[in-house]
Amino acid sequence: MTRGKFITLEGGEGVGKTTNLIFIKDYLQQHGISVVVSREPGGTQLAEKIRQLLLDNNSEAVSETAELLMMFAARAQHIKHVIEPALAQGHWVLCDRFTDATYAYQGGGRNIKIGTINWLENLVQGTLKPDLTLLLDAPVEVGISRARERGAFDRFESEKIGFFETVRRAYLLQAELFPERIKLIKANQPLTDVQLAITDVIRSLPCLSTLTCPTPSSTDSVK
Ligand code: T5A
Repeated sequence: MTRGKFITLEGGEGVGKTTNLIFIKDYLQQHGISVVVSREPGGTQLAEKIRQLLLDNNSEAVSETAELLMMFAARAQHIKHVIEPALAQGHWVLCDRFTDATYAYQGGGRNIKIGTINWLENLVQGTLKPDLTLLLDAPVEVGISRARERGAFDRFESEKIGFFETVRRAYLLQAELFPERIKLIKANQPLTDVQLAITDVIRSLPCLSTLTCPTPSSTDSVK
């Protein structure tokens, strides 16, 4: 059994990750690839409960360390019960956020030492890394105004603009550090153009290079 590919979508609030995840899933399925779609934090029953705790606007402030550990606790469950079994069975896994988000939000946004995140990454993931990461990048105001249209802000979305600027810079640094894996997509353009750019990157994967390109169409977000 050939192991599946692990593709992650990353970026700041409201840049279009969920919308484009559905587009990529449809694209791959049209080409006969079996796809498992998931998200972080979340993806299993327990990890979804942790997600709830992380996103709720709790009356008790969440410490930076607790936040970091909860992200990795959810990730450990997700890897063991969803990601690894799916990849081993030859399915492709498409995930809305993964560890690059921890480097961006907890490393950049919360100023946690990169060495600490790196240590937890090794502990929880071992050798598991995404085969491809699409980083959707747009000015912070664009993403926030798109997210605002969806309704009330969660605990992260309630942060100040400066926090999201730092998150964005940290993401761009990740892309500079890992140019082979992380492909930057300009998300501040019409959805069809974003999806054309995504299709180009997906088709450049060696196992997909011979596929033809379907016409991108706008897809509804699941959120
Ligand atoms: N987190 C997560 C951490 O701090 N550390 C971690 O390690 C991890 C894994 C999770 C939160 O957890 C934090 C980060 C997050 O704050 P989330 O729900 O996964 O939260 O993330 P959000 O960014 O909040 O998700 P959003 O739904 O807000 O953003 P998306 O998925 O990027 O955006 P999407 O697809 O829902 O689109 C938003 C709106 O914009 C429209 C869509 O139709 C939708 O209405 N849109 C466009 N409009 C015009 N032009 C385009 N090109 C468009 N693309 C999308």
